[in-house]
Amino acid sequence: GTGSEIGAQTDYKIIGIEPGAGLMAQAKNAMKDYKLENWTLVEGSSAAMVAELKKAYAKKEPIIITGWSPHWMFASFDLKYLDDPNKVFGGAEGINTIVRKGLKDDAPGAYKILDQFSWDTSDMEKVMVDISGGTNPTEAAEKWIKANTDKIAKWTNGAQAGKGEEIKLVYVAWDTEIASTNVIAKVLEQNGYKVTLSQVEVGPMFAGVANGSVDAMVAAWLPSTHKDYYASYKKDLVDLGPNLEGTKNGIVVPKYVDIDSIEDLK
Ligand code: PBE
Repeated sequence: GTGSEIGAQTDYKIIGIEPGAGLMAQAKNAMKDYKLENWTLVEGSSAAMVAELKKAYAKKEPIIITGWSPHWMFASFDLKYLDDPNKVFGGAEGINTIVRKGLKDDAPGAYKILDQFSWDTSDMEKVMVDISGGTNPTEAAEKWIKANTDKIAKWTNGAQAGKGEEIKLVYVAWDTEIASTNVIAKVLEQNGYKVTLSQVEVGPMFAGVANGSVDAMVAAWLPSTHKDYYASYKKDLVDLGPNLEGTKNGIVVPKYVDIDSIEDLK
């Protein structure tokens, strides 16, 4: 059938990302659910996955990847999500801002800005496209901020200015989170805080905010992608709700690959 054809062409490999990513757990569940016993989910990184995609795409070779939106790759390549009739990749999903307990008292202005931080996928995509085109993340963030003073005014509305207090943000090197974390870091800086960014894996990101060694993250994909991390650390976190809605995860292929559903991989 189609599954064995595409399997032979791709060596039965689905190109994954960082092993701790929620998307990887979902992909493993999908492989069980759709009975893809012959297939391997390749662990690596988001950057390595995109590199593989670029290589295959240039030669119009079939490739199967784990993908998510928003992501600039959908603007750079003609891609499609495979249908997921069993809804293994979840339904409506968004990205939440989560801070440590006590931040509200220690840095009320920063807390308020983080709480009011909210934007659209099209905003985030603008920053991501600039970064993928070679602009450094700080500059891409500054450029977006300058062009969106109305949104910044809403985020900072009523927030008292900082007096140089340090705010530690933590994030994972996903393109979405590089964009959002750099934007919110700049906004906090412009409001009187000294911001430090640290890049970690997803488990330590949740653990760090929960144990208070860092102040905040704007990178919790919920309710599905990070549900296990969220459940383990929930009682030690302050969840400020979504900063962005309408994300999506799944199995992605270039449009020239002639399958439409995860079921076609069987
Ligand atoms: N992602 C992008 C992450 C969240 C952000 C979908 C690759 C994950 O799977 O954990």
